[in-house]
Amino acid sequence: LSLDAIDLQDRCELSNRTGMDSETLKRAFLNNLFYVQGKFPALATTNDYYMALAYTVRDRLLQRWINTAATYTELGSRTVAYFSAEFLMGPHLGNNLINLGIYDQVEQGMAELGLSLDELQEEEEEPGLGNGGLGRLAACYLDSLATLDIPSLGYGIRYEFGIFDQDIRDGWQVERTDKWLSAGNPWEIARPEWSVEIKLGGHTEHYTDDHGNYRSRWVPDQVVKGIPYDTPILGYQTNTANTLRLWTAEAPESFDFRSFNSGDYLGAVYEKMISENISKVLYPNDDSSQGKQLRLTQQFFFVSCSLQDMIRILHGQNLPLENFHKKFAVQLNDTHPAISVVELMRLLIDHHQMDWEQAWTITHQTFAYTNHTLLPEALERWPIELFGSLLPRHLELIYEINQRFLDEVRIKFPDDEERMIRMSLIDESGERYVRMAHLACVGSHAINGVAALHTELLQKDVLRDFYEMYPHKFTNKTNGVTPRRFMVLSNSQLSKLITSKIGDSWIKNLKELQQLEQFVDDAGFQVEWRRIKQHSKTELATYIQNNNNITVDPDSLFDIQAKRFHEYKRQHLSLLHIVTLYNRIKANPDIEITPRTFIFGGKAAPGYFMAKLIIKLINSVGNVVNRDPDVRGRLKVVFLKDYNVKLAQRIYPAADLSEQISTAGKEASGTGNMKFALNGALTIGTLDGANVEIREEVGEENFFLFGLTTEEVYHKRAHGYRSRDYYHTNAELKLAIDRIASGFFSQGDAELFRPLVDDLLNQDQYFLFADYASYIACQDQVAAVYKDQTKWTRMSILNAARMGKFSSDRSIEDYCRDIWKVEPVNVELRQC
Ligand code: F58
Repeated sequence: LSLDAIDLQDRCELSNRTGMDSETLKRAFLNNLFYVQGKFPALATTNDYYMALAYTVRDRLLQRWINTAATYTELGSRTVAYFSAEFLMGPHLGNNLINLGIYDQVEQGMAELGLSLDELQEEEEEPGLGNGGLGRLAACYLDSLATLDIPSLGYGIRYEFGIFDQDIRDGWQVERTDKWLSAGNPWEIARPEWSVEIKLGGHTEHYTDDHGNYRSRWVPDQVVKGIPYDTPILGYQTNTANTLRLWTAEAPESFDFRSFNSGDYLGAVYEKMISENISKVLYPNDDSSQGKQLRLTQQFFFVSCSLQDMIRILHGQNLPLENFHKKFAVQLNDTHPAISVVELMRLLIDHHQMDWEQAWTITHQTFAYTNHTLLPEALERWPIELFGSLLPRHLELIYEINQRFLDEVRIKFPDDEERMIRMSLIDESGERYVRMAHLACVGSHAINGVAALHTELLQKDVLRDFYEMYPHKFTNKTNGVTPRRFMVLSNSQLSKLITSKIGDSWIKNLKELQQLEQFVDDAGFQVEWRRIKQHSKTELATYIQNNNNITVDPDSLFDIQAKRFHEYKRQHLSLLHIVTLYNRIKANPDIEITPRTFIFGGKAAPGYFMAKLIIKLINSVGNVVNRDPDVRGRLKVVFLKDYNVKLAQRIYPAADLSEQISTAGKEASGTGNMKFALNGALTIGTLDGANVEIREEVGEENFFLFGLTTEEVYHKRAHGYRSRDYYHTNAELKLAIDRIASGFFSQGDAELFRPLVDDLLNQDQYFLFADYASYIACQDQVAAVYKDQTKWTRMSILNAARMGKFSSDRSIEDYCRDIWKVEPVNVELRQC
């Protein structure tokens, strides 16, 4: 088809689909309402308006998207493929408006039509295709990759149901399925023409090929189809729009009913249902591995789809398969996609007849592995039986990879049988398992942790043998967050204040925030800074009033912990602080106390009893404290239900104090800590994860540090930690625990919180009691500083000003330079 017949300019203008001025946008919006939603305004719902606006924005994206794809194809650009089982994108509309640079025009245009852009944004169901930090990191990285003009693809799974919606009933978490697709998704385009087939189960057969080589072939007993759905990922103020490609599982046509001549209609429908289960639901576990067959199937499904898709792209650009690792750099977001090491080997050897050595060179030059956890229960391993029944050919290949790998180990460390046993890809200490982290380490040319301390601990502890074997593979890549979503979009007032002082280039170069330091003692600037924080707190207070029916005072210190619920993150340490303050008031109602609002948000894994009990305890303590007349409103405890990206965007701007209080050595990095500080919150935290680096950047005088160090924790554990000793020697701790144990917060029911209390008294795996005194002393200091608002504001400004390092742009630049070896590609707009 020749498009030249139509003048380029005409095509752009006729369609009204590219113009960015307010009038054109309004016209396009009304057009879409009519032609896409099929409504005229009198009958249109808020969702119709949202959809019409989303399509208006999508048209502007499409122009950039198509030109980006055309440019990469023509240039055959080296491309990053980010493999992740999770992408926690958050709502697209606002972010796309920011990145297109038309937020204000659209807001004004909508207002002229009598519509509120805020309300339309609220209408969007966010794609919650992730659990927490790991999935959100993937989303920040896609934003930065596009903003930095790096050719890239995100590959993952299009779960029909994302992370569950959280309800609170009688103080307990209740899960509801997340039907995010029910109103349609205007941001994606299905590409059925690029579907691929995936094999599962069955057995292998051995044969000798025409050249006399001994070969293996996989005879599966199930085939499913993967259908790609593409979402454009636009960078900030650039033409680059990369692709997030998520796979949906379907039954292949060959399972068509007609081919079932036996007339087994129900059987055929059953097969179809089983196939579609693969992409049905996101596993809602944060930091623990479950070992379920469906989970391994999901992992293999998206990895195989993606690798086949990449081979298709390579062939489409007339590049030979031998160049796979030159065309693509694949990042494995934790071990969830680690099976790709074996799948690429299989595709190269079995499908493309490559010899082992060449296939292995290509494979390990292709992959790099990011580790996100030190928790032993989160390290993935698959029982051999389960693995072999689903992926029989892959198990054979793993044995072969392992044999060759152990030969290398033997050469480097002769006569060290123990080391071989520790490093083997197969755990043979009891029931046999495939160790996915070992596979990822062996099959990758680079291995990284996500914060300096985390990488150090990987090298010293969790992956020590691999560090000794391959020291050159290890690097640190400290996490980062995107300032577009977590400042410009979610805190527009603060962003505009900053821009009025130092210009707007900080948005793409976050280090420039440092220039704010010159205004740190400027009284006028301080007043503005405080006014904006106060404004955000007032807005959150309104949200709390509407959703929780609790009145909170925007002048009180907003002390916030928002993250997944896990014992190592120690939400219950903050609870012990709340109960302690409450006890002080009960002992002396006239005690001088800094008014505080404690705000919690976060989901617990549905099967994680202790985490759910902690949520219940927060709500129970809140019910007592919030109503006790002696408290006189000086303490409030709020649990915000259904913490997600949307809610996070309301929370960060409103925080005075950010709680980052995990047991040292447990939180790989944390990224919420960065978003809070960027928005001017001060941190109370341990020397864990990225806290260490945040404190280094902002200065120790601007950070509230408490608690044991990682080494002290190790030492205590090694020498028999007894939490009960702390209970007996610290009167305030004893009183707090006794109050909870007595049933004071549970209407006299002394059984309800017993599992929690008993665990703390007898185990206390996460050292709450050991850190309690230091935490309380530190919180007392926080309260004292908050009374001096000038000092607090100064610290707040310095925190934000010194957060430049924690932009995901910096992280991505580090990956590009040290691991991916990939360069930016400039995209020009040529076609409409
Ligand atoms: C998180 N991991 C780390 N895992 O806990 C956090 O410290 C870090 O900042 C973040 O990654 C980004 O590097 C995490 O979120 C998961 O959610 C997995 C989901 C799948 C099952 C195992 C846990």
